[in-house]
Amino acid sequence: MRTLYQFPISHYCEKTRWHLEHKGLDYQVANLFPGLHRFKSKRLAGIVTLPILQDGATRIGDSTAIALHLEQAYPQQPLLPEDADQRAAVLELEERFDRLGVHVRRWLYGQIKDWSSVMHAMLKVYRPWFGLRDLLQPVLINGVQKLYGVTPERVAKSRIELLAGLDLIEQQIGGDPARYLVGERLSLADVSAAALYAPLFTPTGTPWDGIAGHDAETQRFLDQLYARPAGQWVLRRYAEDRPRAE
Ligand SMILES: N[C@@H](CCC(=O)N[C@@H](CS)C(=O)NCC(=O)O)C(=O)O
Repeated sequence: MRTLYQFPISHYCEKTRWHLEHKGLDYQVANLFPGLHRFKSKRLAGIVTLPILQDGATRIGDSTAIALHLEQAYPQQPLLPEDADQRAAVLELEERFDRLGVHVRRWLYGQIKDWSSVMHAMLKVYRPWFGLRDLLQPVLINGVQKLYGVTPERVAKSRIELLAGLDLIEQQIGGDPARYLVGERLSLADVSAAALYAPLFTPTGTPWDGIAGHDAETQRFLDQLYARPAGQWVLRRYAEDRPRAE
């Protein structure tokens, strides 16, 4: 049996869920409580972040390491091309989008003025524990801002970085949202880029669908991003290539 230790709204966890579902691999999720998760994640894999995957006797932390494990252990529906040059390009893009995921997250958290819908999406899967879950919310908001470096200067820098990532997508697809980042098929580069940018574009049915809390100026900026080929590309990858859990 496979267990994915995760947070539902984590875009890195989404990347792993997508990969598992693309390969048709069954798994159960264990939702760890943000903050307290570190006791368990350190014990499980010696790291402080999720996702962590328990796959039979193998336990792997970090979405990239998990992706490489899945490609090696399960050859069906490969996400790494056989061609050496294409494979190298996919692995390089995967790494770049992994780094960009940090900027997407920081910029988005930096836009939130009303945290209620973010907190709801983050915490709805956990039991209320006699009100403790909700009492912890201010601590969590503060923790998220500190942990992810949500300061005005760093948020401004992340905006530039995330825009550069959208340029990179558009460069790879030649401005055509129908195309893939490398070659003619879905690869790990596409799954990484689409999953890690998805919180900006909130595809239907994803954990970010319905999260709001930002102001009208941010919404105008997001509308511009939606209209770009890269925004359409993320939505298209979700519509066409993201298997839906039954
Ligand atoms: N490089 C890691 C990044 C994962 C990551 O940043 N996970 C976040 C959630 S989106 C996390 O676990 N944060 C909690 C913490 O750092 O305490 C990966 O690819 O798995």
